[in-house]
Amino acid sequence: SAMAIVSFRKDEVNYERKYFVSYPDSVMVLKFTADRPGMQNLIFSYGSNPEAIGDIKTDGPNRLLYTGRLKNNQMKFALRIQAINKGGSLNTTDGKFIVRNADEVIFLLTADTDYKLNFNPDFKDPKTYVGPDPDQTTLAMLDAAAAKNYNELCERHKTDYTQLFGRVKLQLNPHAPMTLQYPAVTDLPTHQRLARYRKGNPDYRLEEIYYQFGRYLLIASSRPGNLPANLQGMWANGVDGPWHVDYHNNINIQMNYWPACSTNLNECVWPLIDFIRTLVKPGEKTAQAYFGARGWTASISGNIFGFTSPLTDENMSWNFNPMAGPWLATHIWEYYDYTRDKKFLKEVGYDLIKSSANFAVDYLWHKPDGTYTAAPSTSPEHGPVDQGATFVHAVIREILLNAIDASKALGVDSKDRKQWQYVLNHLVPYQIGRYGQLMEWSTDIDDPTDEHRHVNHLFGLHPGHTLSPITTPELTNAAKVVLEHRGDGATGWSMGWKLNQWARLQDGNHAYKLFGNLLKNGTLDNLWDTHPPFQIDGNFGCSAGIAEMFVQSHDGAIHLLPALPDVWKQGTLKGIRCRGGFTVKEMKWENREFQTAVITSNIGGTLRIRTQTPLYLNGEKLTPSVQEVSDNPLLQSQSIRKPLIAANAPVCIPEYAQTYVYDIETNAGNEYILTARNQ
Ligand code: FUC
Repeated sequence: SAMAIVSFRKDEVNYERKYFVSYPDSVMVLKFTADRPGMQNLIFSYGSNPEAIGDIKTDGPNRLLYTGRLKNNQMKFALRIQAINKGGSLNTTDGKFIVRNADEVIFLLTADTDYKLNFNPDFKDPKTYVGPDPDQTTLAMLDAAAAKNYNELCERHKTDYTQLFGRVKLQLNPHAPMTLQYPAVTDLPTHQRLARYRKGNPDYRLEEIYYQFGRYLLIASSRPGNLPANLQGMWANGVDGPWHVDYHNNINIQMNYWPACSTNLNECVWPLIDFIRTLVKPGEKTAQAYFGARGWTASISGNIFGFTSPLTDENMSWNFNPMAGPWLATHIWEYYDYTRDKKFLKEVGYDLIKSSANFAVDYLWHKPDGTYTAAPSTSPEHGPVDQGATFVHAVIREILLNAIDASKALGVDSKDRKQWQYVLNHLVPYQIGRYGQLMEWSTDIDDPTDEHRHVNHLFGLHPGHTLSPITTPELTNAAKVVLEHRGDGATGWSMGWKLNQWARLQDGNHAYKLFGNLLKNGTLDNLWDTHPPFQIDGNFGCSAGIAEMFVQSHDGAIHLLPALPDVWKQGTLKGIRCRGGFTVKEMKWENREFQTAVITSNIGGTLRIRTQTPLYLNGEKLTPSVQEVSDNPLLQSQSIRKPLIAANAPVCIPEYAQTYVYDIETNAGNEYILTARNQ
């Protein structure tokens, strides 16, 4: 219900306090009740903020207004609160509410700043990011909320929230004898359950909750028209905080959005898209000034005022990351790939992707031998400065592939497409080093004992899609060596990343190990991820990774149960979205084996399914398809081994699980029932 409820008993009276924040009504609602009349005796005040110059004053008979400016950037803010009491008295003096002997009190709280998203900032105008006066906007919001009664506000909030949250359901081992073994486990407070889990007691419900909590946090912190989730999501209780509560573009903001599309929260990506749009104009200046390049870029950290330039006062080997821009731009393609919303691609997405690909092309060094390499380049936050860091090439591969696919989808820019393809074909290839590892830099200097938290060079494995057990088995084995070297520990978000990467390696048990490590060693008692300190990206990374254990769709097929760990023997999952415009409406497995899935085709087209089990469609045995992933341009450019798929035979790649691949022609709006047996 996205509602916080506190209840307590004092002097024989049962008190209850309910809190929620409503997106449709832009209001926070607090309701204080008791099971006896006249028990609400409260003083409500709003402590002023030392980092602001502001004023709290009485605003009419039942309202307070706190308004002012932040000291550091002069941003204007306003906070308006209304108290509504039943019975007793309400006194509003000196910036305080004093409630005496009321039966019930409801507080409505609205807040806003004068910040304005600006996709086309005028660099000479100091007010370019200044919008409507929050004194006015909060007044309008509060008047509108106050015109509705509590039940109406509550219903509107619940409807809004549940239509997003309710799209996905996960049940793990629903019949496991948990309740018998631990009669009251689901009644325990979260921190006690976590303590039990840390000692090695299984708690599948807690695992489900952690997965869904990531979705809850995204719904709560990233809704259309607002700013994207920052390093603390939005739960920073001060003007400043760790890393200035900023947008870190080296992985953190990107990780915040990993679960968005797959866990059926496409709308939650819009704030990220808007944020990216604010970076483009300033990012064009940065691209031109620092690199003489077309297009736009960003750097290690960004803000909502278009900051895109590299940091200059620190050591370049960790802070130089002009690929932050292209990495962000891959999220635009990702959003399109899930939704297949052509209008969005045409009107908003394509230009962002195209200009980012052009930046990547211009940034590369066209060497005398005809190859393209990134010089200078770094593996973010992990030195040294190199002539061809693997991460940079991997991001460039991704954005070029995105630009090629996007231009094909719209039927535009065939000339540019040829250039992107040419550069892609001539990019310095991935290299395997002396330990069998995927090399992080252009020379074989990797240290197998280095457990650095950033696994940048595996970008192509995850979040990218140029490495996969199916399309590039040798390179993927080399990626596995890297993960083995890096170990299973590290900061919260790093474990979240490695969880996704192990899932992409189709190693469910290892992915589960990372999940366990994150819950045991990288999670605070309220289930927030900790770096330490609290940093929200790990929550999102982990929810995304869990989805990857059940369904993957990055390498040309929808792979059902690619990385199921031994412990999750039985389960059901509903509502996972896949690239290409499909939804796994529901899926069921038993004894670790796929049983059934219902797939909805949202826009029609070929549904390519991969499983470890031969499949029936609507009761008819399916024939495996002849060749997989024939249209991955990298297959030509990288001389990567093509998957071994013979007609009418299961795919079998020795290093990885045996899989079957089927192509099913679908119609928009139809459902396709796949079963492991002739049912
Ligand atoms: C990146 C990470 C750090 C931290 C910071 C906010 O720079 O390398 O570990 O998470 O972002």
